[in-house]
Amino acid sequence: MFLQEIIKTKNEELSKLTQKKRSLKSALKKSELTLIAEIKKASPSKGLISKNFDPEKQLQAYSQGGADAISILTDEKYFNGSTEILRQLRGKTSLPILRKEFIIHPLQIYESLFLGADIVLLIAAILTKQQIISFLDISNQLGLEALVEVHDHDDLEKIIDTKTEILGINNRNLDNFTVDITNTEKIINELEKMNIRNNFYIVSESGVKDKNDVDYLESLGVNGVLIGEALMKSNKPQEKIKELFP
Ligand code: IGP
Repeated sequence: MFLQEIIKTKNEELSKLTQKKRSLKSALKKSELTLIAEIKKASPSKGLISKNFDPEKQLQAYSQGGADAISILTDEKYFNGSTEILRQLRGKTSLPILRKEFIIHPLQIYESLFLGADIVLLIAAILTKQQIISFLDISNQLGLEALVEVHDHDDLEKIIDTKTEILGINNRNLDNFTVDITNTEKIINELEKMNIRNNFYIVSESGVKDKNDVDYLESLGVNGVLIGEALMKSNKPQEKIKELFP
């Protein structure tokens, strides 16, 4: 009897954990360009980006500026991030949260769920096609959305015929840190050639600095952009967002 009651409670607790998360896909569905604003203290290419790093203030500015989702770097060694930041900010916003991490093992997906993330990042360049397929399945089972990131043709090959729905096109080469925002156009052209452009919501990531960049990406028909540095460096991130997305 008593054990049965405990099990009932456990089932309720578990279903709460995997119940519907805040959705990035819903934001991307809308006709306006979606902004994913990133909380990033430092990076291997730029060193320290934010001098007065205050994640809570940054979150507030992003929400007030009208960001649609928040990306949080949790890697400690290379990006000076932490899982604590995600845990701390989780309850302070109703926006979907993307956990920015180098995921190479299923445990990290479960960990993301417990940290309170809504979306995980899957970087094609560091995964095999088999891993992408299996990690997408795990994420789905847990009710997490996945942003699958590609940078070049080889990455693209890996995500074809997988259940990828949200496709991130990284304008930065993570191996040598060169940035070229026309990479988004290049990859979109490839998708069009393969006749699979419409299978995905597309997010352009990295190197977006000004209104010109945003306009250019919008003209390519992307559904969203992910911006870190330009917002982290700004003294008034809220106004910077208004300037980029008037
Ligand atoms: C943000 P930027 O240039 O606006 O700061 O870029 C984001 O795209 C970048 O942080 C990023 C990233 C990643 C970081 C894209 N993919 C993978 C770590 C891991």
